[in-house]
Amino acid sequence: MEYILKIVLLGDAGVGKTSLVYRFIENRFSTDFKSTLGVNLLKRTIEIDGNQVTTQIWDLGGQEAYKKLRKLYLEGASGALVVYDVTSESSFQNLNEWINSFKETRTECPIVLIGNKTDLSQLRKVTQDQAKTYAKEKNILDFIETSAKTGENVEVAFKNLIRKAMLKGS
Ligand code: G3D
Ligand code: MG
Repeated sequence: MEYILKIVLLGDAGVGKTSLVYRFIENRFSTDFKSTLGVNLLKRTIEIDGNQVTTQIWDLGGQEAYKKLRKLYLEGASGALVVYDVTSESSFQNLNEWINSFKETRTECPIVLIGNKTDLSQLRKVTQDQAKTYAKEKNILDFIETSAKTGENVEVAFKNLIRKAMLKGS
C-alpha cells in the first residue's frame, strides 16, 4: 500500500524541531541553518513494513508564536511530534498548550512526545520520570528522548509516529 502522511512538529522555539527534521531528512546536524519565516515543508519517502510511505513534514519556521498560522498548519495532519528541550523547564511547561491545540483540531491522531538535547546531560532540567508521568497524564503512549546533535533516537521517534499514523489512516 502507498501512504501519504502529513506530520507536524510542535513545541517552543529553540527546542530543536528544525534540527530533528534535518537529521531525519538528511541524516545530518547543521548548526548554521537559519530559521526562516513561516512554514518549512520537507518530504521523505521511506519503506515501513513493506509499505511505501511518503511523509510530508511541516516545521514551523520561527513562527511558533503566530497563532493564526496554527489552524492551517494543523489541518489534515496525521500525527504530531511534540518537542521540548530537556535543558529548558519552560519548554516543558508549555507542552500543554501545544498538545491541547493539536488534540482540539486533530482528535484521535497520534502524538509522540520528544525530550530533545540529551547530549547536554550536564544542563538537564527535566528528568525522564517527570516526562513519563506527564505523558501518562496526557494519555500519550509514546515518549522518547533524542539528540538531534548526535542523532540518537531520531529515526526511531519519527518511525514510531509514522507507524501509528499509518494504522490510524488505514
Ligand atoms: P527550533 O526549530 O525548535 O526553533 P532549532 O530549534 O532546530 O533551530 O534549534 C535551536 C538551537 O538548538 C540551535 O542552536 C540548534 O543547533 C540547537 N540544537 C537542536 N537540537 C539539539 C540537540 O539535540 N543538542 C544540542 N546540543 N543542541 C541542539 P543555535 O546555537 O543555532 O541556536
Ligand atoms: Mg525551527
